[in-house]
Amino acid sequence: MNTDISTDWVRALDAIKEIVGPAGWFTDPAELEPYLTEWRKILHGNCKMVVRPASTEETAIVVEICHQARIPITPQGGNTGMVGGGVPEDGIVLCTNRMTAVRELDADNSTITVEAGCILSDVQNAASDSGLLFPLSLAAEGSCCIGGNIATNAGGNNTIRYGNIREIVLGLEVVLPDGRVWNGLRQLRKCNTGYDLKQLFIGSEGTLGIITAAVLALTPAPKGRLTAMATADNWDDLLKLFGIINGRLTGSLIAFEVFTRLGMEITTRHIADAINPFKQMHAFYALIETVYYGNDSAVREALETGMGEALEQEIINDAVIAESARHADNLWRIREGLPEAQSVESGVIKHDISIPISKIPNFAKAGSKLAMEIIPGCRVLPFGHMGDGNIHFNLLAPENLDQEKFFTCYMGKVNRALHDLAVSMGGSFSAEHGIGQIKRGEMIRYRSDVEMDLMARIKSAFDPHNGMNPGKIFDPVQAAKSTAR
Ligand code: FAD
Ligand code: 2HG
Ligand code: ZN
Repeated sequence: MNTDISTDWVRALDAIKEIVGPAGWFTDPAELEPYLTEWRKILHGNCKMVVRPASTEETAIVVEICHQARIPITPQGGNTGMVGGGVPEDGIVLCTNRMTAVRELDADNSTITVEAGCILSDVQNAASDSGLLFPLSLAAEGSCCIGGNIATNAGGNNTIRYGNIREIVLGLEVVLPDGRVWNGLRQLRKCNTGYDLKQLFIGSEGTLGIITAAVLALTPAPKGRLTAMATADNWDDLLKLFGIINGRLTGSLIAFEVFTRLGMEITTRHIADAINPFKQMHAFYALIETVYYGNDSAVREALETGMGEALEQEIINDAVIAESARHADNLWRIREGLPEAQSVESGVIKHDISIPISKIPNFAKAGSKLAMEIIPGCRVLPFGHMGDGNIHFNLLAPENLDQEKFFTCYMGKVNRALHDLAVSMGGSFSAEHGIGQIKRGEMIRYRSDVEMDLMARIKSAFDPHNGMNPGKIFDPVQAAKSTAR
């Protein structure tokens, strides 16, 4: 046990140990370590204990004890978040990874009710075992949890067709910062009864309460998918290709992802089984996925005709349509390997830009120029979800530049310049990863006084003592001050 804590905290932590039992807590520094940092290991925090309750009831008691003793709580799911939202400052980490039950799958209602610690791929599999689809899909799906997905309003690869998780959540169960349980596990697609409270928790990054369970809407599982990759010379052509494919395949198109030559180079270099399907390297690549429910012929014909039209108009210069599930998986491996490949390759400064789709080429061109002016020799690595306007406009360190120097000299400056550019074009500095710790300054800069005032009031209505994930999204005191009249 740590000695640098008050007797109140010691008593409270002892009481928590009693509630959750030996399998539900640890304080050993070596065991704590993975919970104190995030997957890139750039941020590092502290906590006194990791607590892993096995149920909503245990969670509620733990939270109430923390509330009474004023012990801050940092919720954590799979700890795959990109912005340090799960990295604790102090107090306890409350990890949901023992709450993994599928409470109900109602196939006739097309809903699944799951506990927050369910791994995303387990939810996908449970749905598919019943002939249904849970459509959220992202590269971390084997380790992120549904509670974390909801808390970050995760987007991923299929937003273009199914929306962000916000569109899929029908009901929530939440332990509030004072330990009360809000049971909003409604399995309804229509329920207009005043303020839609669940929406406040979706995307709140653990600052308003702990999500313990959720009702999620499922959709009919498609019979199959068709996956293709096309190559292009520039951003304008990628936009034209998107127009053609989206026009011909609306309703069937579930992903339109893009990356550049550098992306192809680093994934094929660093990721096992990522194989370039083309003989030559190209400047740009689009990965396209469509689904079909009956016979594949109409969708195949539309895809082939769209690709043919784009080839004829010299919008694309080469294309492949996957001929097997294995071939399709390889195409996805190239795209989904990018987050890992970039980190193996070099230090990375990230940007999670949202921009109207029509403005992506102009943003990308101006952004590349800006980035290279600010960081001479940096390697621009834009990739991501072009079909929904979300580009991860990442920058790799110039060769021979020390990583530490790359971050300290350039990160703040280049983040600001690119965020200013995105906002000036009607975009946002955070599309799907959230704010966490690393974008708190940007919140104050880009959100209006009215928005910050409302957010500070919501936070204080739910969590007046600021015990739930303090230091994340915004500092309520600073937000209130900056908007005070
Ligand atoms: P954590 O990292 O554990 O937590 C994230 C935030 O949610 C924290 O603020 C935490 O306090 C809070 N939180 C966690 N659980 C709860 C809970 N039960 N109640 C309340 N608050 C909670 N994200 C995308 O949106 N799209 C992508 O395409 C995408 N691709 C990724 C690819 C890779 C390789 C990696 C590593 C990450 C990717 N991410 C992506 C980011 C990340 O996977 C998502 O943000 C995911 O939703 C986080 O889930 P988690 O369980 O890991 O949450
Ligand atoms: C993705 O789309 C993730 O692969 C990760 O959102 C993006 O690494 C990143 O910046
Ligand atoms: Zn993404």
